[in-house]
Amino acid sequence: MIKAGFIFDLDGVIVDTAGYHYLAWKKLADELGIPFSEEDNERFKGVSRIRCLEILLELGNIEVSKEQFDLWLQEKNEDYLSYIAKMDETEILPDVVKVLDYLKDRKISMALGSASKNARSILEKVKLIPYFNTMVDGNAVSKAKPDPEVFIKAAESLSIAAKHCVVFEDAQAGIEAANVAGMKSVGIGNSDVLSKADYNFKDFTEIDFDFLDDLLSELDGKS
Ligand code: B16
Ligand code: MG
Repeated sequence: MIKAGFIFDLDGVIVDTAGYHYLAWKKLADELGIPFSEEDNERFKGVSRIRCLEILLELGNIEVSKEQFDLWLQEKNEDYLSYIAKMDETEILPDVVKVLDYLKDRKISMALGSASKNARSILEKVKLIPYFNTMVDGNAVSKAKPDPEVFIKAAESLSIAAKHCVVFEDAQAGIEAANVAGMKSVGIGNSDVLSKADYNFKDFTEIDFDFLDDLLSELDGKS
């Protein structure tokens, strides 16, 4: 059996839910009179929901009670849920299924490692649950990326040592987390932003089976 664990981030890697997060944050920002652009939303990628609201309130120079903070968190999430309720398989990013099928055929252990507390319901919507041996999401961790907790828990749950694992990530904080965990990292997206990744691809259409075979031998060969 090949000793390798593949860990995938969700938003920006498997599906592009960043657009829905943006719409929900933008609605709240408008209500609060805080200017919020798609550029500002870049800072929210891979970041926990709580931290996102903290950043938004910093942008608006607004201080609030814990009760109000929690109400806004809830409001944003309810809006976000109304968008993801309509998701289906067509929203899986190009060639992701090609890669997952290739790994599944080789019986490679796969995990989800996402900051989202909605990760399970999104994977259900897009019908990808059967590919994953384990799912570690925002409900299972107390420290957000770049802390490596999410990926360390995923590797533990797969019973595969960190050095045999690789992480696919679209956020800088996620690449840092993978590197700190002692795992290989694959950056999906802008290679200038993700320059600390071991490998970079614009998206999964650039990932071929030769690359996956080489990666599998490299991970398996680690003593
Ligand atoms: P939720 P990932 C992250 O997903 C998103 O990139 C980030 O924008 C979001 O704030 C975070 O999930 C929490 O999401 O509000 O659904 O718990 O990239 O780690 O899969
Ligand atoms: Mg992401």
